[in-house]
Amino acid sequence: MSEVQLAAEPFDLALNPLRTALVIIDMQRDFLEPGGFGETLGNDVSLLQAAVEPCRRALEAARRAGLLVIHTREGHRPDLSDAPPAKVTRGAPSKRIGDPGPMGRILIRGEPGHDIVPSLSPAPGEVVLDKPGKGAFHQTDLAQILMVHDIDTLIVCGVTTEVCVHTTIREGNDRGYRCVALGDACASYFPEFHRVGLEMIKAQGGIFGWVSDAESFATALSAAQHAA
Ligand code: C5J
Repeated sequence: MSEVQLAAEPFDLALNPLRTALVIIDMQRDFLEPGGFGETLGNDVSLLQAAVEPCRRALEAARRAGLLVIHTREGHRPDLSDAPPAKVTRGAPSKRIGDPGPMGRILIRGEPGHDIVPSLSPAPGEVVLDKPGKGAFHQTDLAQILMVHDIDTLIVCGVTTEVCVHTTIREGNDRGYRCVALGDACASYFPEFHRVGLEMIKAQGGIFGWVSDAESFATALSAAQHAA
């Protein structure tokens, strides 16, 4: 498959689909649905719905083009042995990590709330990466997976823009990956943080990377397929 141009800010970039991975961050029921971790922190979880359809568009385009697809999930072991006390005890949420909730224990692996929302369910063969922190590189085998697949560019979407998406892009950028956020396929509980989070990525000539959108990504990949 040939290289294609992806329309992005602060400037377009050439993608080699064979060296590009789609990384979908934490599109889990715990963040997007009532009764999960996001709501226990006092957030209006309905705000994250805006990212679902653009994520689905990006995911379908990536699948059609045969890209490496990685789904991440934030969560902890049932015994909380990987949950830092500083994370578990911080603030005054309505429920803490590990407490029982309507979708099972909050932010715990294996519980219904930890699942990815049904419309973005991982397909067989796609990587599902469980992470205990905000960044997808922290305490995971993501770097090893990207190295084995010879990936140089990460197309990142999911939730939330300024937390796990941003942390992952910052981690990826420092490790030498070209990181592109699909802006409309990201969302935040704080619309202003979403807007500024995207601005921060592309400011200063792309200090952390690029910002594009799901439609431009799909268009670029279909051009690659037609040229193949
Ligand atoms: C948060 C995330 N917001 N996936 N996690 O705690 O962004």
